[in-house]
Amino acid sequence: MSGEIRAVDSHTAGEPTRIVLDGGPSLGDGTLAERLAIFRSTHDAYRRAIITEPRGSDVLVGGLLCEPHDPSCQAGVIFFNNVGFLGMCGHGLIGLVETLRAEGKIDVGQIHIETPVGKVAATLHDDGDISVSNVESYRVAKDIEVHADAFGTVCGDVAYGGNWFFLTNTPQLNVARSEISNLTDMACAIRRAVNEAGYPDVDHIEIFGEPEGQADSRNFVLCPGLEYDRSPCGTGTSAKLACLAADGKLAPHQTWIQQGVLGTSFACEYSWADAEQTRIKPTIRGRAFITAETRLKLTADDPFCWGIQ
Ligand code: PYC
Repeated sequence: MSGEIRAVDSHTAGEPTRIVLDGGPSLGDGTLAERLAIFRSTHDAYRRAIITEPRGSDVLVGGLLCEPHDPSCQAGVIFFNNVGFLGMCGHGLIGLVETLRAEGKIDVGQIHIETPVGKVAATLHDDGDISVSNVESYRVAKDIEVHADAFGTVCGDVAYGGNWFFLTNTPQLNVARSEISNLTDMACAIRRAVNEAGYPDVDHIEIFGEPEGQADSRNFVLCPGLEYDRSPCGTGTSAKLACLAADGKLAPHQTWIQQGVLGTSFACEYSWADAEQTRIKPTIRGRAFITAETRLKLTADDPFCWGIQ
């Protein structure tokens, strides 16, 4: 089979997104969760063709733009990466909204977008910023101790922000660019230990340290495919806000500036999602920049048509 996929590439605070506009797999017209199941079970080759080498790279996050099933949404999206699929993606959602703006499909104001894990609201602001009101986020475990091989005992929380995170501090390491290789090794060891400790769904590890300049915190986020998030991670920051809210360390509507390991930041806040104050609705504000408009060629006799595995 030969074909062509039209996509727009962007980056949000350094983290790249490739939004597929045309030529992606046909997934029917079910809910986004149902379409994700079909994508995963019968069209995974498209994910590899779009994301992995030779057309992509391990750090890239893809988003398939879909017609929404929910009539109150203007668009739907399924996010994926070098190893699988994501429930939600904060930086990717900001990249999607910037792509829709660049394609002339939306103007300043609010839209609603359906994802496999729920409906999110996104606002394109006058100044070019985009804020995402994410899915409900919450903490499920506090102060879990795990043994992370040579890195010793690590203590942290398990929380959901559209993906599953283990969140911890590292007194041993600086959260800084110069430490990315060590932070990656440590986060891999932590992830193995957290999964073995009974949290098999945790596939993102978030390590916190001291910020530089005007921010409240700096993070390093290990993604499922062993790449680190170049941005402060929208879903990871949502999980962080859920922990801060649960600990009474951040009040509703108080701004939290989350810096990523590269030094870029998101401005965030939350409101309570339920009367019992167990869940929050986080809002993440950032900016994306278009980097390329691309036509990916699928050529039948290309030995790497469906990616290098
Ligand atoms: O921004 O939510 C995010 C994200 C998840 C994985 C990479 N970025």
